Amino acid sequence: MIDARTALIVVDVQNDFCPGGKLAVAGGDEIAPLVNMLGRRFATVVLTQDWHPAGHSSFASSHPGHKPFETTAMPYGTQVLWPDHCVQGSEGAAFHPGLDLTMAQAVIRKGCRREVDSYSGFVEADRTTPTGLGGYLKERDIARVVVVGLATDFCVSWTAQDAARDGFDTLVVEEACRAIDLNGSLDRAWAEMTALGVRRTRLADLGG
Ligand code: VGL
Ligand code: ZN
Repeated sequence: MIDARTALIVVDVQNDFCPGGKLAVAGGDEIAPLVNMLGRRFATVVLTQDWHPAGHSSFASSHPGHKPFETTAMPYGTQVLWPDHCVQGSEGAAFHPGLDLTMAQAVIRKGCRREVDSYSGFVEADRTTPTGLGGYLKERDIARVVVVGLATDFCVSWTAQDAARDGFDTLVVEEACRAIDLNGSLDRAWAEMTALGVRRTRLADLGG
């Protein structure tokens, strides 16, 4: 299953998505040891990093009259408005100190443009601007990706869905993810991932 053509994609294991952070995901820090252990079994490890400029358009603070977790219409569709998080260069945007993947070959930063969000590590929310991750993996002859990280129902889900659309055999390891779960978003995310052929996997299914 995990062979030379399989990459691990570690999504947004950053301080702001862990307890104490600006957009804390319950138990977000708990996945670090699992992700570290998994990472050692892959020849190719890629990290994604949510990396917003101050005043990013996904921040509720950029929309007077709006509060975090409300939605607003953006040119590219409905956008959930978040607390300010993962501001470029901030401590909150740094990888969680429990993450020990110094062997990772690439870090894909996303959400870098003020006016467009990017949950996906592959394509921004305008659904047209690629980050380059798909090309990177294809040039390295990767055929399968295993996706883990935060949050299951947003950046993990969008990343996994785009990987599947891009033709990668795509697995998401349940125990190595944690969710925000906003208004049923977790159930919806699994349904959408499954519909695209993403495989919902347990660590035990990946063998030893
Ligand atoms: C994420 C909301 C906003 C995530 C990133 O990593 O799932 N969620 N930005
Ligand atoms: Zn973000």
